[in-house]
Amino acid sequence: CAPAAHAVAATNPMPHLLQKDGKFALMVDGAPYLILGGQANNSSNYPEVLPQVWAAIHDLKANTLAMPVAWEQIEPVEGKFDFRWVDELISQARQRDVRLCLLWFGTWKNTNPNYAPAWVKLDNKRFPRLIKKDGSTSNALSPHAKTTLDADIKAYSALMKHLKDVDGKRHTVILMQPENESGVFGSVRDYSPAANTLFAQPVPQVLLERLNKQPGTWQEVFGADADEFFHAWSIASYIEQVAAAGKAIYPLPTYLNASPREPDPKKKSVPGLFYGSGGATWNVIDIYKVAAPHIDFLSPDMYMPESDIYEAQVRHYRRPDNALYIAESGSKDVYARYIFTILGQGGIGFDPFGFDYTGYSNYPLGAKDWGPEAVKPFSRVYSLFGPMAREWARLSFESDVYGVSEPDDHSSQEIDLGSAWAAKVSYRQWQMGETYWLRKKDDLPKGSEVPSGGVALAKLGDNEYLVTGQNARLTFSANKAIKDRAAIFERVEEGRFVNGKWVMSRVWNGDQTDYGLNFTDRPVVLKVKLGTYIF
Ligand code: N0T
Repeated sequence: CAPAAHAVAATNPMPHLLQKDGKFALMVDGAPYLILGGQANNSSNYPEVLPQVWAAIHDLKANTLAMPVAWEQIEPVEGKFDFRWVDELISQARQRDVRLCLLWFGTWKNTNPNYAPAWVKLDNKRFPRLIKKDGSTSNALSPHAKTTLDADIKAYSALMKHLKDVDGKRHTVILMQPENESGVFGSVRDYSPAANTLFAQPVPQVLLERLNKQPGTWQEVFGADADEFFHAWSIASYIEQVAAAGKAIYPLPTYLNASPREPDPKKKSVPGLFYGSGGATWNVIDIYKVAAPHIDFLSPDMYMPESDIYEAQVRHYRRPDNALYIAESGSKDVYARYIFTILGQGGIGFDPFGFDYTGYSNYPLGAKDWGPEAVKPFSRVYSLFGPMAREWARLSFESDVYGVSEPDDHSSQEIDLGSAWAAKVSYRQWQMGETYWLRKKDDLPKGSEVPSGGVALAKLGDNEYLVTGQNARLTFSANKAIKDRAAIFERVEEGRFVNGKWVMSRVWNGDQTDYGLNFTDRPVVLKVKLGTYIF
C-alpha cells in the first residue's frame, strides 16, 4: 500500500506561497513542497483517457499532475455547471497519491478561445473578438469586453467554489493556472474602438511609479513598445480580476504561463509573430506584477532547448519578486538535465509537457516518441529528488541550494559556494579521472555527445552539503580567497532519506573520491563533509 505522504487530516492547512529574502516555498500541508510535475496533453481532460495519463505519470515518478479543466466542459450550457470531470480527476489523483495543478482553459488557450463553450466562442456580438490594425477580426477574444470578463469570472468562480466544497479540507489541488499562454498572434494589440480609447489615455500612475517613468499616453511613455505593453496591461488586468474573484472564494496559489520570447533583448523577437503579444513574457514581468497582484508567480514555457538561451530565460524569471517555476518544458531528452538548474537554483518545481500515453507527440517542440522511452530521461532525474523532495524544498527555502546543468558545448562550470568553498563541475569524464592514462583522447563515455549532465547541492552546514547529480564530475576546492589550505573530503556518505531521516548505505573513499565525485546515470545521493589541511 502507498505511503501516507498526504494523510487525511481533518483539515490540512491551505496551500500557499511563502517568500523570504528572495527565496520561495510552495507550502502544502504546512511544509515546503517540491513540484516534480508532469503535464498531460491538451485533450487528455476526459475520464476515458485518464488511465493512459496515470500510466505515464507513474513512469515519470511525478508527484503532481498538471491537467486542463476546460470552460466548455464545465459550462456547456450557460449557467449550468457540470463538475463530473473535476470530481473524477480529484478522486483518481487521491487514489494515486498525486497532487493536481489545474489549468483553466477559459478566455485564452494559446491565445485562442477554442476551449470556451460554443455559446461564447460563436457569439461574436456578445463576446467580441480582438480587432487587428487593418480592421480584420482575430480569433482571440478582446480583453476589453466586460461581458466576456464577467462570463469567465462566473465560470472560474464556480470552479473555485466547487474545489472549496470537494477539496477544501484535503487539498489534492494545490495550484491554479487561469488561462493558458494568453496574448494574441497576428496582431500586437486590440484595435477595437474600446481599446483605442484606452490606449489614448494616460498610463496608469501605479505603473509609471513602478517603472520610474514620466506621465504621458502609452505611445508617449513606451514608444515602440507601446502597443505590446498596453496589451500586456489589458490582459494582465483581465486575468487579475478572474484570479481575484477565484481567490476570494478559495485562495489557492495561482500562476500564469507564457509562450517563450527570445531572452536576448538584442535579438529580434516580434510580438504577435514570434510569441503571443501581451502574454507574461519576460519583457513585461513588471507590468504583470503591477496589474495582477493576485497572481503569485509568472512562469515561462520552455521550448528553446539551447543551453545559453535556456539559462538566460531562467535569469529573467528568477527574481526576488518571482518564484522560479517551469510551467512547461519540452519533452525531448535534452531538457531533462535542466531540472538540476531549476531545482538547484531555488525553483519550486518543474513540469514537462505532454506526458501521457494517448498517442500524441508534439515534436518538434517535444520528443518524437510519446511512450515510456520519452519519459525515462525525466524520471531518472525525478528519482533523485523524489525521495527527498520535502527535504530539498525545505533546504531550498531555509538554506542555500546550487545547481548547474551541462552546457551544449560540454564545458565545465564553477560554482561559488560562498565564503569557504568552491565547486567545479565537468562533463564527459570517465569515473576514474586521469585522462593522460587514456590511449586515445577521443575515447569518451558512450552517449555523452548528447548533454545530459547536471549537479545540485544543498547546504546542510558550514562544511557540509547534500549532493546529487548525473553524468557529471564534481570537485571541491577551498574558495579562491583562502590561500593557505587545501580541501579534502572529511567524509562522503552515500545514502537516502527515509521518512525525513538520512540513512547511510556506505562511505565513498579511494577510487570513488580520488577523482572527484563522479555521477553516472545511476541514482546517487551523497552527504559530503569537507575539511582542509594547512600547507
Ligand atoms: C504549449 C504546448 C501546448 C521557438 C504546445 C507552446 C500547451 C501550450 N505551447 O504543445 O499547446 O498547452 O502552452 C508554444 C511554443 C512556442 C515555441 C517557440 C519555439
